[in-house]
Formats: sequence, C-alpha cells, structure tokens
Amino acid sequence: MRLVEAELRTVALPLVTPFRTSLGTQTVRNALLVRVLGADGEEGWGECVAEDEPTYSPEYLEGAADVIRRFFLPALFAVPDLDAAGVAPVLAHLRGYPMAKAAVEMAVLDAVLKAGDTALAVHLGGVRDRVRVGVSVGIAPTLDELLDTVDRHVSAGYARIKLKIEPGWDLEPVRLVRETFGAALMLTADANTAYTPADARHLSRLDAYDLTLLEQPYAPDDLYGHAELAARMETPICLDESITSARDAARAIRARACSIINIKPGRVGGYLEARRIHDLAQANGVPVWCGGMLETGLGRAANLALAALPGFTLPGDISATARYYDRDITRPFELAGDSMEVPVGPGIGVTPDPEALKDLGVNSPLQVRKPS
Ligand code: OSB
Ligand code: MG
Repeated sequence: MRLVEAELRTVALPLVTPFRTSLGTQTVRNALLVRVLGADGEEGWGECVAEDEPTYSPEYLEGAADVIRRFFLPALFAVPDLDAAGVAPVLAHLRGYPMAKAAVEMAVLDAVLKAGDTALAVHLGGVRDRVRVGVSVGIAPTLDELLDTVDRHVSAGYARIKLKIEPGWDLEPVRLVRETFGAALMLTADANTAYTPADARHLSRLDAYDLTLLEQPYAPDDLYGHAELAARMETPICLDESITSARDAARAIRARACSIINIKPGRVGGYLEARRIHDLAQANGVPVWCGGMLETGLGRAANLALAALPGFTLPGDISATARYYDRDITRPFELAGDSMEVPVGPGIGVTPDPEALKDLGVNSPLQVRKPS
C-alpha cells in the first residue's frame, strides 16, 4: 500500500476493578490507537500497549504518540509500496520504542490483510480456531478478597490463574490458592521484577506449590540472576520484561535464564517479531504463551490470532472483555469453556465502533498526512 494518512487518538477505558501489580495500581486503561489509510482506500487499526508511565517498560503513552508522529510516519510516508514486513526495516535506524513500532506495524498489517481479505491468524500460520486462556489476578487488599476473585474466575472456566506477587504478598497467597482450589488448578505467579538475587532462597519456597511457572522475578537485564535461580528452583522460570526481541530470546534460552517465554507483541516490536520468537522457541523446545497488557478489543483480537500458532501451548493472558471493561471499543470477547475463539474476519478481524471511539475518546484524532 501507499500510506497517505494516519490518525492518532487516545481512548480511556475504566477497568471494572483496579489492577494492582508490584509496579503500581491501574484503574483506567488509556490506549493509544493508530489508524492508517492507503492511497487505494485501505484502512487498518493498531493499538499501542504503552502505559501512562514508564514503569513496566521505558515507553509511555505520550512518548509513543510523539515518536510515531514525529519520526515513524514521515519515514513510512516516504516508502512507495509499503507492506507489513517492510515497516520494521524502515524504522530500524530509529532506536527503541518497540511498543510504538508494534502499533504502527499492526495498523499496516491490518490494512494490507483486510484489503487482501486474509485473516491475521491465517497470515501468521495459526493452527487452532480456539485458544485456551487464563486470567492475571492482581494483588488484592486481603486474602479473602483474593480467594473470592480466584473463585469467580475458576467458576467462569478459565484454564489458568496467574497471581501477581511482590515481597510481602507471595508465599501466603500462593499457598492459600493452591490449598483452596486443589492440585488440578493450573497456577502461575508473576513478580514483575520485584525481587533480587538476594531473595533466591525465599523464592525457592514457591517450589512447594507446583506452579507451572514463575514469571520475571528479577530485573529485566539480570539474565545471569535468572539463570542462577532457574538452576536452583524446580519451578520453571518464564521471562516477560527481559525479552524485547528474538535476539534477546535466543540469548536467554542459551543462558538457560528461562525455560518458558511470555510473548507480548508490543514489548517485542510487533506481531512479526513475536512470530520469530515463537519459531525460535519452538526450535529449542521452549513453550511460549501470549501475554497481555490490558488491551482493548483491537489488541485482544490480534493476540488471539497470534496464540493460534502451534508453539503457544500454555494458556494466554487473554481474558474475556468483561474481566477488564464494561464497555470496549470493539464487540465484546467471551469465554467459551476454557477458551476463546480466534477471529476469522479479514485483518485483525474487528474494527472499532465509531460511537465507542467518540464516547471513550480523550482527545480528537490527530491527523497526519503525507506531504504532497
Ligand atoms: O506483567 O504480564 C504482565 C498487565 C500490564 C502490564 C504487565 C502485565 C500485565 C498483566 C495483565 O499481567 C495481563 C492481561 O492483559 O490480562
Ligand atoms: Mg508479566
């Protein structure tokens, strides 16, 4: 396609319950959306998963919007025939900002696939029409409230429960959930970098609770620490924040810093790099699963397509719309048994509802046009 125009806008989706992790508490998801238009009327949508503040990753929403407008779009306007695979190479000389790059690539991917009447799952090589999914459960005000929340999600049918942990909220909630729900519950824990290697002995006590994995206990750059912990613990170590590219993934596997990888397309610069990590992990016998960033229906639809690839053998952080929002910008996504259906429509399979964009929008769309 020949890119002629793009629009950037932010929508604010209040969360149904506050989401607390070791990094902070979120009550609203502000999402940056990218709409691209081609010379032949092609239209595509992308979602940037950068959060309000640079806590989970160095990116933040306003910074992402700025780098897209100021640098990415001018570089892409200059390409006469742009396809999705061309986006990353054109932006490669601009360092960093994987979440901003992923959003733009997603929009171009959606536009090109919609124009060609191909579903994203088919394009990526998906082999499933439904994928098993889990819920990421935030740090609760009390253990009783945690048990209530987990009970609700287990009763709803979710295939796996992930507990957010931090120092002071780790062994006890994990033990209680394991004892209350029994050995059959697939249970994991995510520390979002809240520990250091000085906590290795303490974390090893999690081995008593048969977790499927422990996600990102240490700092993103501490591959060596994760390798030491992985050697010491029976619980498999999974990396999230540490993996921002296929090259990172190769290094982490080689260093034995993890035996499972959480793949988030935004964190790694897009769905195409996400697929490369999937392929590499599969070649190395490393299971992967699709992480989440409290996406709107746009990102959720695309994540379901990614999770249809064969190496995504563990349930993803892709929950039903109702677990996040009363009102989304797309049609709602629902749980069917312990799974969700992979969208079959062209592109990412959904488009935002103009009414919802109007009602939830926090600014008017910023239009950026190719200079003539
Ligand atoms: O670490 O996986 C994480 C949400 C925001 C930032 C980081 C993480 C998360 C989640 C939520 O765990 C996953 C979801 O979207 O349901
Ligand atoms: Mg995580």
